[in-house]
Amino acid sequence: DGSNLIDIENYVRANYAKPNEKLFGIAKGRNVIVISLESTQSFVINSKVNGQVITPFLNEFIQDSYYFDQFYHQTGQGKTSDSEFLVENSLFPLNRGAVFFTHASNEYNSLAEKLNQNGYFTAGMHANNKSFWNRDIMYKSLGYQRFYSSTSYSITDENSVGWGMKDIPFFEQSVDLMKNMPTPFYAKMLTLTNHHPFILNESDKLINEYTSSDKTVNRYFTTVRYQDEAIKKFIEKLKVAGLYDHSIIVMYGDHYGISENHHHSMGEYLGKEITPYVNLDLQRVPFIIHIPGVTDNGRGKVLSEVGGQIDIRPTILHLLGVDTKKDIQFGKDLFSPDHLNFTVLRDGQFITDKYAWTANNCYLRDTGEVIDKSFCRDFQEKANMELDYSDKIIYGDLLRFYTSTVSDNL
Ligand code: GP9
Ligand code: MN
Repeated sequence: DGSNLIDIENYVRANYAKPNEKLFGIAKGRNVIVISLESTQSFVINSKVNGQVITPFLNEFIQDSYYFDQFYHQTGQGKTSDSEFLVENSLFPLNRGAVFFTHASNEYNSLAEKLNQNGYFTAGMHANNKSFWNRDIMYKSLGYQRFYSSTSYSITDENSVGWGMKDIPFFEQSVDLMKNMPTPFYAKMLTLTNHHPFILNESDKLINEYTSSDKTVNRYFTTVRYQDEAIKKFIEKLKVAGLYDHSIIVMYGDHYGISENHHHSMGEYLGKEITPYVNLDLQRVPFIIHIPGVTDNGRGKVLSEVGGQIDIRPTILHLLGVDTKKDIQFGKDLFSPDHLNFTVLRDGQFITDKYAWTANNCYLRDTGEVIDKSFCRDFQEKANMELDYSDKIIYGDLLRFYTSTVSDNL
């Protein structure tokens, strides 16, 4: 009902982080290419396995990009679809089930819709069956004008493995589709090859598997390496197509690839025991913003703002010069001088620049020690409030009733 919405709006207003003046609009009018990196966790970045680099292209690319190394996935059982929900709406997914299935007919104010209102053509690109995760229905709700699913790609036995079309041909064919899109466009692309159980053809294995007793973990490194190669070729092809300079390229890991069932082997790889605290750290996923002519000009850098997928919507919109002060969103522009270093995972764990809450304990991040719970209490309350408000919006379909009370003159 309406009274809930007033409380929620007041909370969101009070937590609004105004854009960074230097960066607001720096990518105005450019195409927006957002790539969801399947099962890609941050621990593979700038790392090696058997002495071989796992992500050689991304390691180079992040030096010419804003790279956030304290960035977390916030997904639940809806996995990839939950990450898409977070990115589009800056709301949390649900704590059980997949909101893409359960609340596909709600009213949303998505990134796609907002960009469309600002003159963008909006498209989802994913070489899988369109109904997977109910995307065909949900993408319409989210305001995508076009969904390039498996039927838009030429998929053969030769260019497929595991779950379907391999990432290299997916990106190749996607550039050809992009050439025919009205501009500016927003294209949200989902990779697929680095998906459990991480199967590759021998000829696509560019590094050796890891050598633990856990074959899933062993293979993971090779599919991450393959995905890295696919992104490298994609960027090259964007340049050849003349699309690169007029675009902003954003990448994020959708969720973990290595679950808690594989802690033994992961501990062996990392050379330490996977405690709850280390496991929380393993929920970091890469977040990369590449702005040709800006960040590849010696202005890229590693940013240690604490953030999560919920922050992607306002961060991108502000770079494009699109205002968000009237929006109901729980994320913050990570470039904002006012943003709070605080990220909540879907299960209530949270991370700040000083503290972390996991397994019912408060940790001091500097030392990794358990400290008195009272240090975490205020943040715990805030975390639960945000999850609760976000849930209320979804369960009550509250955005139906929303008209902002923020004045245009503010
Ligand atoms: C399938 C892809 C993978 O289309 O999004 O889904 P996931 O299992 O990672 O949620
Ligand atoms: Mn996924």
